[in-house]
Formats: sequence, structure tokens, C-alpha cells
Amino acid sequence: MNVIHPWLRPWLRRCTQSKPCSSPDRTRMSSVTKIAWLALCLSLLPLPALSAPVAGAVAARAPFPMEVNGRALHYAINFESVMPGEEVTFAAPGHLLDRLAIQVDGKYLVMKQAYYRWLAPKTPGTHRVDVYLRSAAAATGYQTISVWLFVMRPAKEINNGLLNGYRIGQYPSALNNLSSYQAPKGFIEVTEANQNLRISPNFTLGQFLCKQKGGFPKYLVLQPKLLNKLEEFLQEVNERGIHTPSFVVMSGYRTPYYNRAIGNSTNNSYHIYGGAADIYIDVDNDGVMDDINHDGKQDRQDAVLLYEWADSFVLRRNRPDLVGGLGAYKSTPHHGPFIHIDVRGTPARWGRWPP
Ligand SMILES: [Ca+2]
Ligand SMILES: [Ca+2]
Repeated sequence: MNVIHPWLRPWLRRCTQSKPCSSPDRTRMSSVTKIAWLALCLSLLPLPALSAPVAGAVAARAPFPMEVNGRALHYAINFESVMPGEEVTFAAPGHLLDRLAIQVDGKYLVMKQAYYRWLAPKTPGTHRVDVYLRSAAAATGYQTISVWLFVMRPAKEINNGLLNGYRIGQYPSALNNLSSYQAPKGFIEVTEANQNLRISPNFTLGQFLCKQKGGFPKYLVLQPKLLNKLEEFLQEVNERGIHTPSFVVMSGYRTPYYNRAIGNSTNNSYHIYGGAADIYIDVDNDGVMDDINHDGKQDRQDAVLLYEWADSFVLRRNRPDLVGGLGAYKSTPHHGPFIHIDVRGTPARWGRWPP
């Protein structure tokens, strides 16, 4: 059972005590008046559209500054993956601490030395964190940030290329000894129950699963900064007039086994490190990239335009966490045009030329 924090109680009590709206001074209207009012209201309603407009992406930024394990949370919904038994720290600026309350799986954390700490269990699983910031002005108002904490299954449990029955394959040695190309220490366990969790305002965990065959549980690696980049770019695309609620992630995480099986000659593809996504826009839901340059064709030029937008937005933002690779791809008999986007930390470009 959840423990209710003291400053949430008056708010919850008011909600449970509120009664259905009843107005004692309401007067009875005659049937003729009712019909006249109904006709007037109907005449003022806009005509229904032939097809319902697609809602765009949600712009749900974090309402207050907050960090998990030293990493800033940018959105109202976030995720973090940790190792079993690892200590997780939650930090906020000092002037907010007396108005902050944090629950993990419904239980309040106790603040020690200006930090909130949570010890991850020794078994893999999914845990919900709710951070509440009480309003400085109103007695009962508050804002929230939520974080899904995934306690991973350790990579040392991989046996003959299998992790708990799921085929991972063999990670190559780190490219040029770079820390961004180290084999992962753990894997997020994806089940039927958690695959649809929203791990950022406009993306779900299941969107990044490897496309290889096999039942649950499945495993993946995913870097939070990839979600930062996709969320920021999604807002950019919506601001450019494409009202899409998300991108289609054609390929997110790839196990080294799958990366090899699809004939990828690059051993160190950033997909195997959970830092890359092949994406396209499909508002009309026909399974291929939309005609976003409005030339009447759905082809490589639409991928090129998406590439140009992705290139210019990263340059304008000047954020090191968004820096990485970008490639444009034409359609083949197996797929439509798309772009590759990643967060490898150094710029790389391909596929843009010839136009
Ligand atoms: Ca389409
Ligand atoms: Ca086009």
C-alpha cells in the first residue's frame, strides 16, 4: 500500500470529497427552449474533417531540475538502467530540497546529506520512480517527473552467446579502446508487461527491441542520450510542420548476433551499443517514409530532407550529448528510405551525396 506524503494528503482528501456538480439554482428550461439551444449549438460546431488529424508529439519537458546518477533529466518521463545492487542517487538544487519527495515503487526515500539514494535489488526488474516538487506558492499543488529504473541482467551471465535463453552473440573488442565502444555490462530485460512502457514522452521501450525472432524475455541495450536526441529531433520535425507523434524505429538495438546475421560488415555498428536508430516518418501509416518534401514521390529525397533537418538541428543546439553519426538511405526491395542517427560522441556523415 502506498504511503501518502503529508503535503499530498489535503489535496487527495479534497479530490475524494468532491461531489458531482449540482447547482441548486438551476432553473428548468422548456422543451422548446432546449431544442432551440441545441439547434444553435449544433450550427456553431465545425464540420467534421474527412479524416481525423494526427496528433503531433507531446512536448513534456522536465518541470524542474533533477539528476539521476549525475545525469540531468530533460523530460517529464525518463528512464535509467542500473546494475543489480548498484546505489542510485537522485539530486536536485539545494533550494528545492525541502519541497521534494521521491517514491520508488510507492515507498518514500529518505534524504541523506542532500541526496536521495536507492539501492537496486539484486534481481533484474522494472521499478517506477515518482519525483514530486511541492509548489512554493500553493499549499497543495505539485509537479512531477517520473523515471523508469531498469535493473539489468549482467552480461557475465551470457553463456555460449545466450543470455537467459536470448541470443546475444559475441561483442567485439572496443573500437580504438574508446569507452563509448565498450561491451555493455548489463542488458535491460524486456517482457510482455514492460515492452509498452513510455521511457520518454514520445517513445516506448519496445520500439527499440532487436528485430530477431524469439519469445520473451528479450534483452536490449539503450543509451538515455539516444532518447534525448530522438526527442529533441522529433520536436524539431513537428515545429517544421510534420505532425507526427513519434518516429518509426525501423532498427534500434541490434544484438551482435543479429547485426552479423543481416550481413552488416561493420562489427562496431553503434546499434549494438544501444546508441543508434534507423528512423523514418510515417504519418499516413502506409509502412514507408512519407512524401515530406511534397514532390509527389516517396523516395531517397525525402530521406535526404530528413537528414538535412537532423544535421542542422544538432549544429544549432551545440550540445555534446547530441553529437554523433548521420546517414541517408534509399529504398530497397526490403525497406523504404530512412535515416540512421546515433550518439557515438564524434561526428560522422554518409549517404548524403550524390544528391
Ligand atoms: Ca508513409
Ligand atoms: Ca518526396
